[in-house]
Amino acid sequence: MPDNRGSWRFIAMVSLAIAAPMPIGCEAGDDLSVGSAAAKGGGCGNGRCGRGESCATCPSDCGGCTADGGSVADSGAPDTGAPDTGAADAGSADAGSDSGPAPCTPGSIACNIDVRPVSVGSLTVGTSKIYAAPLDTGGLVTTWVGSDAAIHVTQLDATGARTAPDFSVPGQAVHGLAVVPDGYAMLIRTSFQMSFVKVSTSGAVLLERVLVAGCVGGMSTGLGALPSATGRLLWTGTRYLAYFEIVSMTSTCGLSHSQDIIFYLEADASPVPPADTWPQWPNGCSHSLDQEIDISGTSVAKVCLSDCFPSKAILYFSRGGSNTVLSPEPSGDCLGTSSASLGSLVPVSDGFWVSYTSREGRASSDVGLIHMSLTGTPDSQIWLTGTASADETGTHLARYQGGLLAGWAVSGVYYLARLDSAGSMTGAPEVVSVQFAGTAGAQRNNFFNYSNGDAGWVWAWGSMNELKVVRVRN
Ligand SMILES: [Ca+2]
Repeated sequence: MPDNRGSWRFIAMVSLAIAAPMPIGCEAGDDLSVGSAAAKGGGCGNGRCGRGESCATCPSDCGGCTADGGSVADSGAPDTGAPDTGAADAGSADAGSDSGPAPCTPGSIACNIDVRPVSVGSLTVGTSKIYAAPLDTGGLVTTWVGSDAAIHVTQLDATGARTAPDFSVPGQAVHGLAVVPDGYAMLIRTSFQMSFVKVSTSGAVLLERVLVAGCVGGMSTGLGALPSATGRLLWTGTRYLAYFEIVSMTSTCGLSHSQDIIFYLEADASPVPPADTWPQWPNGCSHSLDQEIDISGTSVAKVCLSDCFPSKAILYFSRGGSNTVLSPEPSGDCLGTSSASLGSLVPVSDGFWVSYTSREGRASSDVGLIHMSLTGTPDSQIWLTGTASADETGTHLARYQGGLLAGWAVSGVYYLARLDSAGSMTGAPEVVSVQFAGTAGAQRNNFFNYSNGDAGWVWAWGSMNELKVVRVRN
């Protein structure tokens, strides 16, 4: 049934507050970087314990890194140069001693983190629209919007090196990304139009289909795409499911009301027959503040956050459209705002995990977690934080070491925590020097699992002139 109780809304794409650059170690001179070992200092020959090296192969830096050099801090030994003896304002860089290594605590998550910088040339990276997905090769594909306002597609191998030149696809933003056997499928928004586009690994357009067209030539087509960064595209192995926020439009191209929509597409981008509903609308949340979709076996789960209809909650939707409240969120105001935020939807063999932040029944915003069955029956809520004075935001989740890796942020400080297979935290959360999408709302960039089981994500911080590809080794 249509919901017309709320007004239309517009999600502003708020720039993420970026903290100061963090030192990234175990990068220069490791054996897996692009280029010859000699060109980059020669692995252990540079005196630093790089990735893939150990105390046994790099005794000169034994203790500077863990076995495989994974610390994100400076993994090497202190500089051996003399302290700077120049005049105070001589202007040249200090070639003398630094503060020495900041080795990770053995066994910590930080010891398993690798960060690979990926140059974007003279551009800067807009982080609100980064999507990334793992490849069977061990690497990943990521889509991002640069300071040139173009959508860029970057393909990387397991070491973070490009496997092909970047290419661009027409449009303003990506709202979903899926890897398919012969390329990449994306949801591409241009103005109020949302299109399904499939490209080859070299950027040739293989399939294209307009899903909603918004306003064309001064006349409304009925449904348009909202320029928020939410939306997901799932490839089930046989079909696509495109799930994103829309706005219904008046005949004169005015905005009427927002909610979400799901399209079922065959492999050739043709509509799935009406018996399977094309499109299924109204589908889920209204207003739909965020959407997630994923698959476990043959079970597809759709989760969204609503401020109003069918209830103020984080909800699971079955294929037929019935819903289950996972977390009541009465802070929703039916005007496009909720104090809750949806985190991740992670498939596991017996169902799905959903993470989120919420203030309901809490002294402040905390990180919540729910396991649900393959058909959306939720278990009890689990709270990962209980900090009265801190508002946790931007939570993410991935499979990790037989359990889960959870991340969140508090005022620009980033945390990672290990969870067991029951969702219980094992050990204290760690403050890490890597960053991810740490605020609620439009700039949600999911954690994912690489093909070898490592967790990771793509983000940018600091000078914003490079992508940072993060891998947390399993
Ligand atoms: Ca809190």
